[in-house]
Amino acid sequence: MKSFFHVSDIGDLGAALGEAKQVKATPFAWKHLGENKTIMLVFFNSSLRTRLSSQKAALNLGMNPIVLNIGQDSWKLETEMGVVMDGDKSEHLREAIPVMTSYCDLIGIRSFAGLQDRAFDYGETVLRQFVEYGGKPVISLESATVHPCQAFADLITIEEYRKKKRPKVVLTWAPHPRALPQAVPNSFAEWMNAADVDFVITHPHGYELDPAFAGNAPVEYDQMKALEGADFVYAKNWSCPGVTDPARYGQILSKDMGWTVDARHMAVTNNAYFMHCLPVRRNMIVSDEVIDAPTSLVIPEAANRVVSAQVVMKRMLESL
Ligand code: SN0
Repeated sequence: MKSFFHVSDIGDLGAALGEAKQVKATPFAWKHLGENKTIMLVFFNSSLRTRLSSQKAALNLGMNPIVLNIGQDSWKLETEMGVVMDGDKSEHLREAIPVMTSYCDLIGIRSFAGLQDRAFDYGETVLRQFVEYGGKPVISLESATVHPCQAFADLITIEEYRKKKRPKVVLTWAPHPRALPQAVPNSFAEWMNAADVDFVITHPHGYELDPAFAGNAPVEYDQMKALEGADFVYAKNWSCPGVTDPARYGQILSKDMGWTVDARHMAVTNNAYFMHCLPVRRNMIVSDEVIDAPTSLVIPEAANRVVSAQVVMKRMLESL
């Protein structure tokens, strides 16, 4: 595997889930693969699970992880080409990338959407430069439009907890005080569309996800109707994707607290499991009683982040 952005990069999902099960059962069985190999984990933005689970996955495979926090430990980096660098950014990605990749065998990057310029974000302008100028396998650790390690961990979790062959999985928008990227819902939709599940998306008008990710998944604007009979409820906030109105890209269109997932919502489901990628704003996205219930999967989901990252790194090491 040369890069990990999309569900298509992992190939057959049944095989990937089988491999995830093996990795979870015997995490140290491939320790030889990473011997004398280095993975660089570069963070332009904050992280808790991604930084820890990626390091843990690398260590399980016998690799040496190096973590770099851009702007805190390093120079501030310019990401746009052709600009006069007379501001606070001391170094350009064009030099920083080949320098960083000369020190490692694999590289993972977290670089959130700026939510200012849709074309810049949806062109994956930052991560694409790592692919182009780095010459090493690249893992998106949440980039402008995707968070594939999260979506793969979510799929592993659904596979572990599903009580029927084809469960109903509902992705629901929920309110948040800040404008957040679309990477998590984009990847979740992309992976659910590829998985053997009955997938439904619900959100207020204007929050339509980019068709490249939403595909043909049905969108039900009535949240309660969408949740009826759900086996898994996946809550997430995202800002306006700018599909129907490009001028509103990255904006908050609604803070309707009626969308906060609470007991009233869960009551119409098929005793559904609750899922969220974390970090979560309690009593904005989800009520305390729902996230604290035994049907909440937020912790098992987070634990599976090690498994998804390890399968991806293992495959990359195998194809070096
Ligand atoms: C990020 C997002 O993409 O929504 C990362 C999720 C894995 N979430 C946030 O930035 C939340 C920040 C906040 O203030 O709640």
